[in-house]
Amino acid sequence: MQPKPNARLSSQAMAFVLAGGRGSRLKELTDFRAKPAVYFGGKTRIIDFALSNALNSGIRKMAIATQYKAHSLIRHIQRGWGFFRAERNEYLDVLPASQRMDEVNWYRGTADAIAQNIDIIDSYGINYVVVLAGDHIYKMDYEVMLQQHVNSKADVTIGCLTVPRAEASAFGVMAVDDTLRITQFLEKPKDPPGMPGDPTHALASMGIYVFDWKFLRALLIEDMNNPNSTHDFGFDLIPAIVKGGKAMAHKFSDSCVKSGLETEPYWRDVGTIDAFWQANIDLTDFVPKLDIYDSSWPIWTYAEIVPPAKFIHDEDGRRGQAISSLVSGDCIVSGSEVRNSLLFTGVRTHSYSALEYVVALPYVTVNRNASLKNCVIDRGVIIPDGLVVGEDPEEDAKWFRRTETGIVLVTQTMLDARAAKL
Ligand code: ADQ
Ligand code: ADP
Repeated sequence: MQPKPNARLSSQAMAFVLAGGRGSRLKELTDFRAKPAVYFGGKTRIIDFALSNALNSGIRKMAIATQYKAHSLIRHIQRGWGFFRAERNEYLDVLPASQRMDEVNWYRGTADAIAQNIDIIDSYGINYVVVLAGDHIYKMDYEVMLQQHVNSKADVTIGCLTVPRAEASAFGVMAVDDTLRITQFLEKPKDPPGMPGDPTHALASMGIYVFDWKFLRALLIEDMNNPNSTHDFGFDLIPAIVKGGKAMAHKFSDSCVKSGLETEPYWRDVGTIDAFWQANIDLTDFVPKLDIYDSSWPIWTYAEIVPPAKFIHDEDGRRGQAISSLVSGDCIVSGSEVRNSLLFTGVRTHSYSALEYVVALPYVTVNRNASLKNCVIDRGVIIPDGLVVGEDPEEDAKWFRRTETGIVLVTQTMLDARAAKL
């Protein structure tokens, strides 16, 4: 079916969100939840960014492939994203790896996660598939990318951004010609090639792909039957299209800055404790690079309806205050000082405690006299009276997970182990 002139392509597209990977570099933060379900930014979870981008781009059909530790993720989707109505031709399906097509294999790779659900995608009646990862923080208008894909008659269009060459080994790295046609694609190369004219940077894949569904469908069926394939987009399918077909690069800046969404491109993987801490703390900047208050591009989520945040003087007259910080609903800051920190829903801080550069996930309690600095506190953790984090590197590393740059992750399991030994 050819699109009508001027029709928004997003209405003929679906978003297929890959949310099955573990994200093991987030360590204990992903012990009980997949990376896309990890909390970010005070109220939202990481996957809300990809889903909100799709929704704000006009896409009304979405599928989310889950696999690793999916309970928390599935519950979040059910609670927050249940407003799609089949009567309005809207769909949001959660597709757990459930050996649908094959009784032996879970999703064997990113391409297989789509291949095993071909029948469901067929039933959507769409022309285009936008393949997304559920684990990145960014704002992007996929309609702009769809337009480029259709205009250039590409087999695949790949979202890309410029990264320092030193970091490029974690990405698919590409070379392009003047028309942005991809001439070479190397998945996670040990020695990534730099860009012509700028050897210190490389052009990296964002793991975002636009395909015509007919083309991708045929490719997936061929790939499923290929015993030499690992069934992965980056390792198998994309390099094959670059060799035998037409693969085009889409510049992320076109669909975020040029489309008026942002003044400069912002994209974060938040795949490590350091990156996760930093991206959350960045939101406390005077003018953060990521604007989560932009009502023209809302990041939708599930959030409990809770009472407002409260700041109180304790009985000794100590002021409860938060400075340069984000404080969510149901927080009570009592007789304690919170600076440059981000408190998720339901965090309680008690008298004589001090928090600086702290990311406290929901329902953390900080008891009296605690002093916390440069750390991430996992959901529901109860910080005992007088605990000091972020002062003594040896003490931090002895009980908690301390990164090389000195950021500390504190979980309840770590605190329980510490309490048992003291
Ligand atoms: P990675 O992010 O390293 O590289 P991968 O681990 O395959 O690739 O994850 C991609 C997405 O798929 C993630 O959202 C992950 O959760 C999900 N996923 C992984 N295995 C899955 C499975 N079996 N079932 C369902 N979902 C699964 C990719 C590209 C690179 C590109 C980077 C950008 O391969 O070329 O540069 O993304 O981050
Ligand atoms: P939720 O989805 O309830 O907001 P999380 O993402 O924090 O919560 O946790 C995901 C799931 O893992 C929840 O069902 C929770 O009960 C479970 N869980 C969290 N921490 C632990 C733990 N330390 N031990 C066992 N289960 C846990």
